[in-house]
Amino acid sequence: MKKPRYEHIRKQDKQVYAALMGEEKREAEGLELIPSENYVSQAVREANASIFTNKYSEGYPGRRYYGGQQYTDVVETIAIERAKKLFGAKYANVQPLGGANANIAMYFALLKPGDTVLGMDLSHGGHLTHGHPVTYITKIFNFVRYKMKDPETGEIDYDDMRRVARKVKPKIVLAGFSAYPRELDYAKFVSIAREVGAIAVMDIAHIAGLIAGGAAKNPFDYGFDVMTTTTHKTLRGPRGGMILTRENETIAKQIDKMVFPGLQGGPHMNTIAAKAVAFGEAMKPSFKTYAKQIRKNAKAMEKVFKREKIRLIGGGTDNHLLLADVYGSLGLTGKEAERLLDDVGITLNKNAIADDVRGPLDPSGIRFGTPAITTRGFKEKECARVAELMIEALRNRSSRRALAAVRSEIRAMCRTFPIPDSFR
Ligand code: DSN
Repeated sequence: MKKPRYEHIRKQDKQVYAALMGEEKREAEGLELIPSENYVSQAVREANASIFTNKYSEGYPGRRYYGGQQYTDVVETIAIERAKKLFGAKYANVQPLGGANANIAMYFALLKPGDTVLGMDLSHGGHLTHGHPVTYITKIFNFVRYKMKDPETGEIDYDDMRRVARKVKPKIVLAGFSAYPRELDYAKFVSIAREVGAIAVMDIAHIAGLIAGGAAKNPFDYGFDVMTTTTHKTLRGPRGGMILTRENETIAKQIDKMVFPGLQGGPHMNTIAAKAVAFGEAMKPSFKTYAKQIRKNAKAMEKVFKREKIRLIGGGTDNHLLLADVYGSLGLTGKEAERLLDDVGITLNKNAIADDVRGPLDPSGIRFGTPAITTRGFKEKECARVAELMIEALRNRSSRRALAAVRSEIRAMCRTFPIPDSFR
């Protein structure tokens, strides 16, 4: 039986209902390849839409500013304990509202104004909040950036990083990325941080699910002190953030104080309940299978792109995402590719590539990945076919017939692999 969905909104608010229905259809009938997106379970959605949204809970379990916290304390404690177990952390703060908020809280907790952070350059795979000049935090802290040595292999220039670290004496050595397809050499990051007396922090937002599922190395095993993350990407939870501390109690206390009352007010307890549910799902053996499949699927896509001689930044992938130079290989811009693929039912995003010759609003690359289609049940065979269809559409962009054929095959795949309500 089809579940009644949004029935109160339908009766009460036609405009919002229409938008919701549009989004339901868009997600059902298209393939989601944006590597930072995923489909959550119905259980996570129930928690996220739950009655906990009614409650103010400033403070932390057992030390709140308002009464009536019997049940908020329960869910926040469950979320914290599960997060600690999943990532091997001694402390977890599950209140950050998103990844940017988590990073900002981490900086303010660990730095004084004017202190230096060594982070990855945005165009080499880093994230806006890792020190891009358009962000306000760069007016408060000094960000120095490191890059890849060679975009064809993706290897970070660790020698240069060490040289720069010795010179600028960062207080934080920051690893992590939003568009980098390779695995980092965590031991090198930690050794550079230790040498200059910096705290080693990794923003694991993109690969949190791979780490939790044992499909990627855990930076804590290499001595990282702190990890920040979102909970909605590969980790397959609700939209939100989190900060984990491996073992240093002083750092953990500074972080707690900075998240609340330093920067945030009442935590979104409905989202924290949904995080608890998602972390419970990530502890199941099936999540390990899911995490491994994400990587296998990305490799299957890599194989096709390489076979078709399309340049991949970093030379391929070790994680869930790929970055293709469509401008260099196929003669169309990232923006054109994004729009064209959207039209045939594949959503991904345009992305700058290392040392891009084009501007950020219409860069040379596209970024895509496998977390969401793996949730849908795709295996290597289907992922290879999606890669072929992408290339077919991009190459035959002026043939309406070819594009219609791709669109119809994508639609059929979506029907065969509907978005699941729960995960076995
Ligand atoms: N917007 C996220 C991503 O797509 O990677 C990072 O913030």
